[in-house]
This record gives sequence, C-alpha cells and structure tokens, in this order.
Amino acid sequence: DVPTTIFAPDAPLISITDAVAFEARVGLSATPKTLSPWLFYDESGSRLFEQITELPEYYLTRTERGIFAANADEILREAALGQGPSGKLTLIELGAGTATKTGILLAEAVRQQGSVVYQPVDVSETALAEASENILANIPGVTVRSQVADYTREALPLNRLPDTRTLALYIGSSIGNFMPEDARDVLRNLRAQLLPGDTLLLGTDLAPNGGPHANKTVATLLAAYDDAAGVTAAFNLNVLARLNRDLGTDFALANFQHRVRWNPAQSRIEMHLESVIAQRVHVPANSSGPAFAVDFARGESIHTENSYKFTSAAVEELLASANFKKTRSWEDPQHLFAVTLATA
Ligand code: AVJ
Repeated sequence: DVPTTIFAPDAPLISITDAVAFEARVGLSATPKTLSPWLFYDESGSRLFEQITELPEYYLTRTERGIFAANADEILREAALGQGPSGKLTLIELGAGTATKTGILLAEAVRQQGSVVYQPVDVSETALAEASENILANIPGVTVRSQVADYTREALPLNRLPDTRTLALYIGSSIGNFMPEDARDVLRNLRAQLLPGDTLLLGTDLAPNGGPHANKTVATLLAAYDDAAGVTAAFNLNVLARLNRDLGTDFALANFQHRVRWNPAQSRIEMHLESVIAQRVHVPANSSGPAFAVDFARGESIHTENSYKFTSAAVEELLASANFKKTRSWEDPQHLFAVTLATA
C-alpha cells in the first residue's frame, strides 16, 4: 500500500539520485523552504508509511478498504456498463505500490467476469514484485502485467482487446499530494490515454464537515497526521536522514521537529519540519551543482507535504477539469473518505 514515488512534474527526467539532488537544491534554496513528498519513500520511509496505515488515528486506508469491501460489486458493474457482451474490464492502477487494497476489486472482477488482466504501474520494481506475488498467490484468475513507469510522465501500457474497457484505479488519496493544477494535469495525462467509455476510480480523503454533529473535525485530521506513537513524526524526519545518506548533507535530526497544520483556505493538511534552533546545514557538490549551505532561523520550517481534503463538489470539479464525468461515488457511513467513479 505504499504510494508511488512521485516526481515533481517539472523536474528533468534523470536517475533517482540525481532527482533527489535536484529536488534538494531547488527546495532548500527556495523561500519558504520545501521538499517534495516523493522524497519520503525510500526503503525505511516506505516501511514507516505501511505502519502509518495501521495506526488507530490514520483512518484513511482502512476506511477506503471498507468502502471497497462494501461496494466492490456495484463499483465493477458500473465500470463495466456499456461494454460489449464478450468484453472484460482490464484494471490498471497508477502508483500501485504493493496493491494490498486492490485485491478486493480484483477478486470481485474475477467473480463477475471469470478472469481479469491487472496492470499495476509504479516506479518501484520491488513494490510491484511484492504486489504480483501476493495477487498471484491469493486470487486465482488474475493475470498480472506489471509496468515500472512514472505515470506522471510516461504513457500507460494499455494493450486493448476489442470490446474491452479499461478501469483505471487511482486510489489511496494519492491525488491529494498534488497542488490543484498538478492534480488536474496528472488526470488529464491519464484521460488522454483512455478511450470513451473507459473509467477512472479515484480515492479522495474528505474535507472536515462543519456543525456540532460533524464526523470529521479538524482535530480528527490533525491526529491522523500527528499520531501519539510518533510514527508520522519519524516518517517526516526520515526525509532528512535520506538526504544525509543520499547526498551527504549534515542534518541533525534532533534539531528539527515534526509540525502539522490545517490550512483551511487551501483545504489541506500541511506537514513541516521546524528548525528548533538557528543552524546551518551543508549540501556537498553533486550532479545538480556546486556545494551550498542552508541557513535556518530558529522556528523556520521546511514544508514537506500537502495532503488536500476534498468536498464531493471539489472532486467533481477536479474530474471535470480533466474531462472526466463523475457517474457515482461511494462513502463510508461516517463520510470520512470517498471513492468516485468517472467516465472518460
Ligand atoms: C499517501 C499521500 C495518501 O497524504 O495521507 C500519511 C501520505 N503523509 N501520513 C496522505 C501521508 C503523512 C498520505 N498519502
């Protein structure tokens, strides 16, 4: 269930280490300082994210899984509507990671149509290997065709049979990491590779609801990103450990603190790493340029992640901006999370 490593859409196409060097140079020289969330997902960051998905405060993963479990039958029937009688849905998943939640949908597709082709796309070869091993061992009837690719840049490997529709899965609230214009561009890129009648299933975390009977308050959100066990803090700080290892920077992790803010104007959770003292950090020369120093004032922070929270109107609008038409959506009984089906 680890999300794909997402490259900043405007970074040049280069190796992972070069991309880390480029991101660090651009982000740490900027005002305010930033680092892209894809930098979280090295090996230990990916392991920490798996732990986050099991935390009591982090409701997202288990809630989306519950929506799939309750509605897989309807979701797949709706996606298959209008398909030729001999056609079968093919499922493709953007940023599949280890695809733990996808199994529910795949099993249902096998139940409805006898067999299914599943094409997970991810930049992590090891995640894809784990995904296909799990699926092949547990769900008979699935043919897995993994593709190592960065879906924000590369065309998807769609090999179609006549009468067959594609259901693209973009789940796990991965879209929430993108600024609105970038989110629209990712969906437009996907849309350009689909045919009329193909569908997209999009998973989005919902904005807090107002009023005295709200199921989701700002406090719910803050707790989900600042858990009592400190796993999310470790996940956030791990980005500095990664830069130390990959680039030879000298971040002292004890001099930074995990901070979470709700930004109501942008409807997003923000994660920051706040410098607890005035300090200077050194970045050695690398493929992206010469050595440089980064000065932090006490209390200054690095903005490491945005996690956008959507109203159902905002989801529909985002889909429309990429030329998708919402057909149906499903939510959990507490309206924490939404899964939306849209047609190309
Ligand atoms: C993987 C982007 C959906 O935004 O909730 C979890 C990442 N960050 N805890 C999210 C994350 C902090 C997660 N996404």
